[in-house]
Amino acid sequence: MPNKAVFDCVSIFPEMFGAITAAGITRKALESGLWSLDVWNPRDYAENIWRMVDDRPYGGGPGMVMQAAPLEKTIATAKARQQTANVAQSRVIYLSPQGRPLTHTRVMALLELLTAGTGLILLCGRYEGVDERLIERCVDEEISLGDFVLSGGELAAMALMDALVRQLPGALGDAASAEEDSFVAGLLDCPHYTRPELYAGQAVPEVLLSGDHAKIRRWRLKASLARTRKRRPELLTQRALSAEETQLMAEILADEAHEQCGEH
Ligand code: 9WO
Repeated sequence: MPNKAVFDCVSIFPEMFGAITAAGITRKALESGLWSLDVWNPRDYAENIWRMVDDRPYGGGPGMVMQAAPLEKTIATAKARQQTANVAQSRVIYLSPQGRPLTHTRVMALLELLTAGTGLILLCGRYEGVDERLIERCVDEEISLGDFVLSGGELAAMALMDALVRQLPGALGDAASAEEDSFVAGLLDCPHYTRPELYAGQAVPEVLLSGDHAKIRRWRLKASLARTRKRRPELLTQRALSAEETQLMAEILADEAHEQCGEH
């Protein structure tokens, strides 16, 4: 049996993490002992009686900056805790819009580290950000979920943990699901349908009712290719097409040309 995945988060809003510990697949996996999470509040490591961990930015401007000292103490405590939890080494990740964009490939590489016994410490910033010297001294990797700004790193940290935990062996009811997911093949997922057969005048594509599993698999692959071409064409230039996919893509282009004739 592989190691338990060990996560520790550094956040001034520990109560937010109930979002992944109290519901769904991640809660089940936590209860099964597949992963653990401890959240450490930097306010508990502040030296002042007001438990302040932020101060005004040098150079002026709006907002506040998280101070290095309480964060470094908090990270050190989280690291020490991880060493007592069967963890060989810890990796500190800071979630910020300045980080390297997260991809499925990076999720799988981090999963490999986790299952090999590396503990992750996720640093969640608030305010305008954290003192750069703390990042230089303590952070191993900076990760972004995309080009947008949140109120803090907590939701990004939870998104990263969710993406990792659902990949842990035994986390999903259906073992095949994680592997068949969107992106696993480098393509967007195909459309999905469930009952009823007719909804608001719209029917389910007939092939899905046919029971012909080879035909259904081909239809889904074609739908994935068409959708990827339309919405994320850059994913296709980064990826080689199999012989079957090349043929389906030719069909897609022919269908499209046909539609442009106005024939349907
Ligand atoms: C706040 C702010 C206030 C006044 C003027 C400028 C300001 N910039 C910011 C800001 O960017 N705050 C960040 C909040 C600091 C780092 C933690 N926060 C965060 C992480 N927001 N968004 C993310 C994030 C993380 C991963 N992927 C996407 C977004």
